[in-house]
Amino acid sequence: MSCELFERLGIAGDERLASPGAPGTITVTNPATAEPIGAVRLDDERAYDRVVAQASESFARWRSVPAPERGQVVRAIGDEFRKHKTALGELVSLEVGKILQEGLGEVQETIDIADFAVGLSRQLYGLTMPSERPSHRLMEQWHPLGPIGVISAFNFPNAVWAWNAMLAAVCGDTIVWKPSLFAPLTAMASNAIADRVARALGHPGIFNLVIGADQVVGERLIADSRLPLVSATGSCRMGKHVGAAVAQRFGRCLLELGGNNAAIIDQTADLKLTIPAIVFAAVGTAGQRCTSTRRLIVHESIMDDVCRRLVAAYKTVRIGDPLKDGTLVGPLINQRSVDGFLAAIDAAKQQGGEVLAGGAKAEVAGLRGFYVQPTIIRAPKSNRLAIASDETFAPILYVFSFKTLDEAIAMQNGVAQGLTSAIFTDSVRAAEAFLAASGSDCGIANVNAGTSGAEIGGAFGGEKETGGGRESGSDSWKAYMRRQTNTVNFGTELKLAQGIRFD
Ligand code: UN1
Repeated sequence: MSCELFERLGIAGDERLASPGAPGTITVTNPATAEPIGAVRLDDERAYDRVVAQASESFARWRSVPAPERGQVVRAIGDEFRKHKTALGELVSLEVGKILQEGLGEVQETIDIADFAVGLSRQLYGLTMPSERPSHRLMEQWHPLGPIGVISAFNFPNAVWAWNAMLAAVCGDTIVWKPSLFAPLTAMASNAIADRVARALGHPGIFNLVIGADQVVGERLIADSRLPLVSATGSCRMGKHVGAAVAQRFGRCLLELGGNNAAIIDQTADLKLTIPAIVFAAVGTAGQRCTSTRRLIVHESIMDDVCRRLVAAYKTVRIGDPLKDGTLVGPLINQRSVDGFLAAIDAAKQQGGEVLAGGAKAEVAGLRGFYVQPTIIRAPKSNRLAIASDETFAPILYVFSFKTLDEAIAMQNGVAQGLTSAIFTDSVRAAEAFLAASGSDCGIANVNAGTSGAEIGGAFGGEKETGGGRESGSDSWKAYMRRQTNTVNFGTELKLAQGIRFD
């Protein structure tokens, strides 16, 4: 295992590290080589309870630290992530197989959200409203919420935690993080960096980690009324379960679930810009972003041209070792994902789809990892392909044609999920129609920019089966606080609202 990387990240002596195969541990596999890179001891129920007790205890102190001072702690954490950007980016690549550029981009996203959170620490504004009663003040305040649960997926093993953790920390909450069991090492390193900095500044127990099986730790976490908010990223199926369990105890949920994102290309689109945007969004992270473009909806007049250009571009995409310069597509996370990829292609073919590019496993010399070929499948003449309604977490792009923009928008909206969407056009009318109330029904709708790669400054999340949550920028911080409305009577008489007399 890359002990040197662990040294650099300060987790070489972490007591969770174990030898592969030891009882009570999970083996971490490098998806590029299918070889074990380490093992991590799993938490049981008792360890979970200890962690949540600690997060509750530290919350009782942390909530009374002035928010701008909390911001200073987060500022120092952001600086520490800057120092460790390269090492952590490498660990992300090693553990989940995304190319180094994207591993580094992910850590940059963490640095960006930390900066954002620092500014926010002086802007947790409440409103004051004119009171209908004389000598009364009506206002609201935002108070810290509590220790919050964060459940994250393998594909953004560092940044999605940071979206939650950096905001939650300035909001005065403590964090209990349950990372994906495919990426526990990145979680250990990320949490250790944040905890080390906070501890040195006199604030232990803000950032907490539980690594354990869903059935043991996950079930406990979602049912735990000590955690007033659970922010969960993962599949729609997982979200339905988490949402129901948290609602059962009147907890709050922030759900960031699957996407089945489409891009529309109309007849006025600038293809020089459009084609690379589609390729990045469809094959980047080997199609394993919740924001990946999975469906392309192309005006019939440019269909052949777009397909030809895309196929040519796909031929230039280098599949290989994610840590090697020049690689654009790394492996999928595991064999199950490869099987899911192959099953989706089989289904598409049976449904009349035509494979224009890829369509099979990929061989990379010297590496036994979980590689597949980025794939383009054109829908049959009927323009229907049932399999395209599923989110397959792999680089498969289904291509459909349209005649009118209304028809294209209806197709784009015609799936269960509603995360991201895009239109490529030079027509102001088409762009505005896409963004209008009757346009895209997604949480994110872009013009001449791909479906993936959102900046942290905007609120991130989606509608329908994507779960409705919003994380990251804008006013997403409100999810991590409780709103309190205050009426203050500074007069000498008791006045009742609604003009009620009660003499
Ligand atoms: C995810 O795939 O869960 O917009 C998050 C993007 C990234 C975040 C993706 N900034 O693609």
